[in-house]
Amino acid sequence: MAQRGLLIVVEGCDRSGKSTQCENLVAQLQQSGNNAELVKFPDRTTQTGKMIDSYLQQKSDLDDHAIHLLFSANRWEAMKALSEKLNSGTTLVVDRYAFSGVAFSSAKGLDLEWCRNPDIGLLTPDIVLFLDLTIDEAEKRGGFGQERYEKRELQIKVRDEFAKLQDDTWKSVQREGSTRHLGCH
Ligand code: 2DT
Ligand code: MG
Repeated sequence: MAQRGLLIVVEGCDRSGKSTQCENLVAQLQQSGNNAELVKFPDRTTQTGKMIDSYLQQKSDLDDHAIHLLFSANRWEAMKALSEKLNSGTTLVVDRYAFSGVAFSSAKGLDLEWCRNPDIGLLTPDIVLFLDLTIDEAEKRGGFGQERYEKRELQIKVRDEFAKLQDDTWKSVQREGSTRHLGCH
């Protein structure tokens, strides 16, 4: 039987370079002879993903709890396929996961423990790489985009919420201009 692949999650605020670093990591892993694939949440291509996309683009409105549960459902529906890939030896590099779910919804004011519940039982990451960047630096990188959460005040709160979620599986990667301590903007 193939050796199980690793579940590597990459988290961070907007503009922290997650997507670029995820692509680099997948390419590096492949070049060194590993099976590796990129996974991104939210997956905007599925039915739940289309509702999420419309919400993020501010084309539709949803209750904060309802959208939180949709983000979670968007992960749950992918678990079987991802589990099979890991079991067949493919390493998965995941651009955002349940930590983003909790950080964004709790930054909006929902109870942190309530936010954690729907994701309990998802595949557990082997490592979480947190790309840390101050919000000032993030803004210098060309500013935030037009989507619902791409606003300075919310991003500051999200970074503080991420700091509450760190545990032993996290490795914080200091990006240019960030301090060593989370929670400083
Ligand atoms: P991208 O810009 O990376 O496509 O993310 N989000 C993401 C949540 O609020 N909850 C979640 O569970 C996830 C995975 C973060 C789109 C936005 O969606 C937010 C930014
Ligand atoms: Mg975005």
